[in-house]
Amino acid sequence: MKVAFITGITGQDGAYLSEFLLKKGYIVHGLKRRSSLFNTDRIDHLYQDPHTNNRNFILHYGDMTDSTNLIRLIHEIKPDEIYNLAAMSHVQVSFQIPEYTANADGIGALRILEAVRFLGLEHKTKVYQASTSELYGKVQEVPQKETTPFYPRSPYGVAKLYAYWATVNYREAYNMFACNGILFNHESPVRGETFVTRKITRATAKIALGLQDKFFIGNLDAKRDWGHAKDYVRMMWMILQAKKPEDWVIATGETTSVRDFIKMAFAQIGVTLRFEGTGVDEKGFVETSTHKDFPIKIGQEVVSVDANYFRPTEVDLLVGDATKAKEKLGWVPEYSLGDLVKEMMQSDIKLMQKEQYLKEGGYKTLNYFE
Ligand code: NDP
Ligand code: GDR
Repeated sequence: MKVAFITGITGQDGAYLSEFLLKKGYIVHGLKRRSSLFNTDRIDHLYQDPHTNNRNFILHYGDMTDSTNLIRLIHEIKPDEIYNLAAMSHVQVSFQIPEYTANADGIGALRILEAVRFLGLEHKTKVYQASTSELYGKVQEVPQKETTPFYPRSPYGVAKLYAYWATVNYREAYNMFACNGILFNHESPVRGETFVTRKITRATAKIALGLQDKFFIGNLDAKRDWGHAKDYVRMMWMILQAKKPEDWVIATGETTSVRDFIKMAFAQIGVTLRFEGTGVDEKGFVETSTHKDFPIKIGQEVVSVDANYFRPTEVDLLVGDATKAKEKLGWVPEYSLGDLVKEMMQSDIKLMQKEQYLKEGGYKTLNYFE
């Protein structure tokens, strides 16, 4: 049985990758942070009681900023494959905590590579580094591919640039099987609530159910190449099964603006939006609705731009060319953007229906204490 070690196992990709590797028969070890509230929502369905024998899903406390912890865990686990997914992954937040981001996302990747080398596992353990289309930043070439020059535009992008080159350097210096997956944006129903797609689908679902009138958004003109996380974690694994270690772009090849993503989300609930104004004055209004119970009137404002969500430096346009991965690894994505938006909307409507049920119906208390 192959053994994998996933950092960032509690995140969106960590959860999908765990499911994928368990189905392939792997023993999966994961790194999770200690937090004052439970942080394992996305992987609770995979949890195995520590009192049971022969577990194949095992969690360990740790942190990307703690070298001794990472060295000890890698020494104990001796993984065949490490997927380094842990990161402070929010671009806008990285402007607020740049030093921490550099430590966790940049030096964190180095800590993993150096632990593998230091422990003499460099010819046993393969390393996948979660690199990102944010490396491309300011547009140098369209579409972006493996040879496109990097120009990161945020502390997050700069930290990930360090991690990218550390991975290449360890491959070249120590002959390690270390690879970068340069993944473009990928989303899912368990995407973090503050990334733009999930923020939109959650807010749209709330509006559809009358739990909220409108929401605020940042740059509507930004364009992203959005895929489904399920398709992308499969590629992480394929990258480590390739004949030789290389770096790979994973993307759909299609780009969509934030404004159009909002329109697609509202279309799922039978509502057409009309956008008026430009820049920070732009607003989205309900133009038509096919739903008889839609709680908002035609003409009402449901989206409003708020300058606070703009970034000091923006990445305007991302669209990837994954020809290399398609031709050499045979990757074929299964989800279209339409499928993705539909799945996210269906999931958030369900989630918000629970909220609505509690709000409207209240809940019955069992009066143990009266
Ligand atoms: P998430 O933000 O959903 O998950 C990040 C994970 O990293 C969480 O498990 C988080 O733990 C953990 N983490 C954060 N900081 C630390 C730390 N200091 N020590 C240990 N663990 C830490 O990200 P995604 O799943 O979306 O992304 C996975 C990786 O891929 C990230 O590295 C991201 O930068 C990169 N990436 C993502 C893309 C995307 O579109 N999703 C595209 C390209 C790259 P906790 O749950 O406790 O917060
Ligand atoms: P991104 O994702 O920065 O591409 O990084 P995010 O969803 O945060 O932003 C995408 C684009 O939408 C614009 N935007 C807003 N973004 C957020 N979060 N909130 C808003 O209200 C809003 N309004 C407009 C942004 O300006 C941006 O242009 C994600 C992360 O998963 C990274 O970890 C990963 O490396 C990259 O994708 C690829």
